[in-house]
Amino acid sequence: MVNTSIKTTKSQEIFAAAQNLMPGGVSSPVRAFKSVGGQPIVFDRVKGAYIWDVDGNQYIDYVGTWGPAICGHAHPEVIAALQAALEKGTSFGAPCALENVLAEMVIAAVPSIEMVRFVNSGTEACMAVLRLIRAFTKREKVIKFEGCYHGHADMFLVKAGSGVATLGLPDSPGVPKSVTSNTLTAPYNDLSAVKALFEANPDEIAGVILEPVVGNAGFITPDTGFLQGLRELTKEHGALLVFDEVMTGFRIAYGGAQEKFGVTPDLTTLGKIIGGGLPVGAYGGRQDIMSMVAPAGPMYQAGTLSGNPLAMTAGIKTLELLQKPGTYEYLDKITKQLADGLLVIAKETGNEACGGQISAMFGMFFAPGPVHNYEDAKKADANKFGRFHRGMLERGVYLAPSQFEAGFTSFAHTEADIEKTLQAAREVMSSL
Ligand code: KE4
Repeated sequence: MVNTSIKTTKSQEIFAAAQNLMPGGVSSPVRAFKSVGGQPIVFDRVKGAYIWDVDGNQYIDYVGTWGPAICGHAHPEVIAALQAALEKGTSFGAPCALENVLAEMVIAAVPSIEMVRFVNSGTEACMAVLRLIRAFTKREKVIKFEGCYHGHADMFLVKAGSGVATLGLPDSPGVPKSVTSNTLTAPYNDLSAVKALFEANPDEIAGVILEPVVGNAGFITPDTGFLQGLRELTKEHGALLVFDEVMTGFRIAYGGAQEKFGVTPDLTTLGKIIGGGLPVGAYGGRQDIMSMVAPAGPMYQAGTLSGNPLAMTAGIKTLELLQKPGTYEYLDKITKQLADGLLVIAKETGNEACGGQISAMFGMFFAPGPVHNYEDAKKADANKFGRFHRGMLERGVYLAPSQFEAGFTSFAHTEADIEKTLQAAREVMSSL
């Protein structure tokens, strides 16, 4: 099915050609629109809260390149800083002062981080932090939660979220059982299941890793006491607590979900926003743990482009912009207007829906709800979500192309953009 009411000739041509060049015509699976149907639009340029596709159609963007564009796409101050940095080269492969600057900002912002290592993606950060917790505890098992996504490293592709959930991939082929046998899973928000895993695997569990607010099974918030309960259980059993804040870091609050909920893990992974749109990931935490990382310690992890001056520059400028007073209050206000508005419209148009928002992250399921975990999320009407997604796209609103993703706002979004989005939602939901 192709967009009926907007011209997408060039998108179709380019995407058709891409099919013969790259698997599925994309560089990352979720972009292929498999779960929402139809063909993806091909982007030409982005600015602020908007996208223009190669056919000249404009959209209000609620994906924000999956999170990094919290200041709006191509923010003039980020672009200017990058232009200046470019004059000095693109990559050094050697220490540079910019790494110190971004490291100091991250350490100052994130409660759990006393020392940090930069990498090039969230996947790398999560891979490295898993190796680190195993090295530090000398244990091999790890607990993750169904529907949570921590990048595509082998040991995490067990009941993962995001594109794995979107495509209904079981544990991906190519992942050896020997690798996933040490990955234990529990339903999100289920402390008793975690307690049972610890009791069944005494002194074997290196740590627990989770999205403190889930964005990869759709938007799912932690039940009251869940995060604190995990903090206590991990301490009790000599295991480490890892918050994967690749998505929530600097989005839920400047100090991430750990600041918002007042629960401090032992280690944190970051990505997306700290790169300001360039490839960056990071992991960090207690100094006694991080000092195990080579060359300070024996745990090996490396990367050609880690800490490169362009990515550091974009991250530094982005965090500087986020420090402006009132930023998070504004993000919370407009995102609440959007999320609440969508639920009111769903109710008024006879569509069962649930969802909500925290700061600049939101989500909605076509389900009566509440959605506490991945099993609940899978009960949502994904086909209806696909029709909703297509209808919104045809009205100039670009939502994440999967029920198993979250939505993101930026401080470039205006109240007029929110109103226009809600108007489109009313039209579409009236015809679902
Ligand atoms: P990357 O390797 O994609 O930079 O980060 C992996 C990752 C780790 N942890 C969390 C909580 C994440 O959300 C992600 C990546 N998020 C997806 C969107 N749900 C990236 C989009 C994509 O895969 O194309």
